[in-house]
Amino acid sequence: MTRSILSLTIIVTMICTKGRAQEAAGIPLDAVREYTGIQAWHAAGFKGQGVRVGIIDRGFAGIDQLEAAVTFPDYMDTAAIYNAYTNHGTLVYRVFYEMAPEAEYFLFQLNPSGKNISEAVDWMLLQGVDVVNYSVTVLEIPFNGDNHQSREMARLAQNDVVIVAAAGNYGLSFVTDTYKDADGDGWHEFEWGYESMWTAPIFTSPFGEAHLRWQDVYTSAQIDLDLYVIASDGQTVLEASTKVQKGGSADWPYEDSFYPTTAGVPIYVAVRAKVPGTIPDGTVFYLYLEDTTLGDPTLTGSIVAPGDSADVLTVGSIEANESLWQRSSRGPTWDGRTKPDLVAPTRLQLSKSEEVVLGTSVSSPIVAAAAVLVRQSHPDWSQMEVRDFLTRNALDLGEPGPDSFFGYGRLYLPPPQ
Ligand SMILES: [Ca+2]
Ligand SMILES: [Ca+2]
Ligand SMILES: [Ca+2]
Repeated sequence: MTRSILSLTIIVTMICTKGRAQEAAGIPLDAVREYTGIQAWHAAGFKGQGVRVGIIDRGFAGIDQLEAAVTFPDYMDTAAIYNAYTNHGTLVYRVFYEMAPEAEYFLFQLNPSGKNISEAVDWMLLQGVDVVNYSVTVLEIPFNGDNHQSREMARLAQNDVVIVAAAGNYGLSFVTDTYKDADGDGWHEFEWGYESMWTAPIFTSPFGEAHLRWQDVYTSAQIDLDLYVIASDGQTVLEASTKVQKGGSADWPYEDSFYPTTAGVPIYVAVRAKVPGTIPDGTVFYLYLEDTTLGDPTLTGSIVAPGDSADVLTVGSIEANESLWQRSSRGPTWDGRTKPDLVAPTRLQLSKSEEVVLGTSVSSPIVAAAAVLVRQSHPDWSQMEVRDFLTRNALDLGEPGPDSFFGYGRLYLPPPQ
């Protein structure tokens, strides 16, 4: 197994491609335009002309095949962009373009470590973008709106940029718990005393990802927990992440594990103290898995950065029947704020012959495009006024009023005036 990306702390909010077109129940993009009210704005002539759009993403592989009129930073190697390891950003762009075809697009491909968000923000500000879409989720705790990502988002907002971000896909693959070890063997006991938790990968992919974070000083952690991924036999360790945390300046309170997966074949995740008996009482940890369903997920609190930022419109996903897409991350944030802000469709059919794309990553650009059309029609409105317009006109779903599943409700643009 390749370990070249083991150091990533940044996680694409996966766009999953699923099923063949003829058997998949995807929503065509013209139906999305009708459903969200965007079509009426197009008919009235609002298609994004004169509005500058930024898309920050992990990879734009294949975007050269689209003959898209997009701008990348001069200093980026276009060959590296066209051959990036993921086409995630390209899919985001395609959805965005269908909703705002006449906007100007400025694209920034994050480097593989994902740590150059500051550089991305600098460049977006230099280009004078009006709206940014950021369909990438980052597991840099704490998710209380006060972290590196949120500070970068604040720089955009202070420069009057509307920022729209994916909520994340952790709705069924997140668990938080307080460490406990009644039998003293170091292995954490989940509910009912089980020392591991079952999880089933949804897709076959070269590797799955499990991420463990815990409450500790972010840059000099002293609590040493480790993360284990165990095969379906309950014995064989597939992957263990066992970094040492002992208060050093590079000791961060996290472990990340990458392991081979097969769709539907269950595995187990487990949390262990490096040294039994050394974990302080009340130590809270958080487990995030990519593209799996956990046996006993925590069904709230799975919004991660930058979706926890007060400066962004955070977008979750709904199904065609307006139920929450189950894997859409739910609020509230760690500090108790309601998130997401809005929901929009996922399970999109990009064209008749293509597979369906799924995830909060493709719901986000629908909302971002709506912000573009509003900015075009009301160039005098601040980013906050644009955001207020979108949330005020959202159609409430779930329990009455804003809630931690649907936010203010589903995106809907009333006809332009
Ligand atoms: Ca134990
Ligand atoms: Ca450790
Ligand atoms: Ca509601």
